[in-house]
Amino acid sequence: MSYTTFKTKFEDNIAVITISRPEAMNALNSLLFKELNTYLDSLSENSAVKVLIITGDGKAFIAGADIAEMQDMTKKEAFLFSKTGQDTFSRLENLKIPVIAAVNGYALGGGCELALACDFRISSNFGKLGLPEVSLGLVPGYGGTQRLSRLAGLGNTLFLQLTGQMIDAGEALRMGIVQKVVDANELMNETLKIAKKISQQGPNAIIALKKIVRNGYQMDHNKAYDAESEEFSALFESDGPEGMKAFLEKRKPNWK
Ligand code: CO8
Repeated sequence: MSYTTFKTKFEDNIAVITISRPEAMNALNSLLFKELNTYLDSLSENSAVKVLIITGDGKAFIAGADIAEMQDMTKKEAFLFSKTGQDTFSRLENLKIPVIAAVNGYALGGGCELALACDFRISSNFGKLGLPEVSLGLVPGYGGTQRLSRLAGLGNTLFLQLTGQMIDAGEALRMGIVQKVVDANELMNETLKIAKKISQQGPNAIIALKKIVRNGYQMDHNKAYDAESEEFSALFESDGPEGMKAFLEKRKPNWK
């Protein structure tokens, strides 16, 4: 199936979405959310996909929500638009497989919020991140007020969101918002290399790992430790035996 707001690719168990609305710096509009949800439906039925990468076409990753679409919204419509974005980004965050943002350029407002909903972010040296909503008389509305503080702390969150200041990839790395910065020409190669490394690990272990880290973050410590033991022990009936046997036999595991 083809989409009008992004391109898709699937190779070596890795799916790539390239957001592509060049007329609006890849801004997020209602159609894009609709198409993205359709794509996520198809992804959850495809067990061959082990990692999802999201990137943008041209000089923007995503320059935010579509301001032209938002400007005439009523309060009720704006509430629904915010909820649609929140629900879509929560779906991304809760996908069983890891999701990586490959930040190729401007990741602003809702675009930065989408990147924050991914499991981690690799940025090109041209990456520029920011939450400039206050300059439009708005606040982030796709979960960014909450996700950023969990990732980068309250001080960095309030500094970035109160000033609306854009930061470069190096500064985002220092704040812990992106995990790696690479040369622009190498962004997709590097991100694919990382995705491939993940896709070669025990598939059930990867799913369990994401689940326990993400869910455990919201739990009381002792409950999270119990959940960790559950996930750990369950792997002794899936990937664990083959992984450990392969190590001892000095060969690559043959995951089922
Ligand atoms: N929405 C719609 N159109 C956009 C957007 C956007 N977010 N960003 C850029 N465009 C359009 C421009 O209007 C321009 O269109 P045209 O060619 O027709 O004039 C085209 O893209 C190219 O943009 P520029 O000429 O501005 O390109 P520059 O290279 O000079 O600048 C920037 C690039 C810095 C990215 C600049 O375009 C910019 O600042 N964009 C807006 C960034 C922004 O404010 N983002 C936050 C939006 S608000 C938001 O995301 C809220 C999320 C929560 C919503 C909750 C629901 C209610």
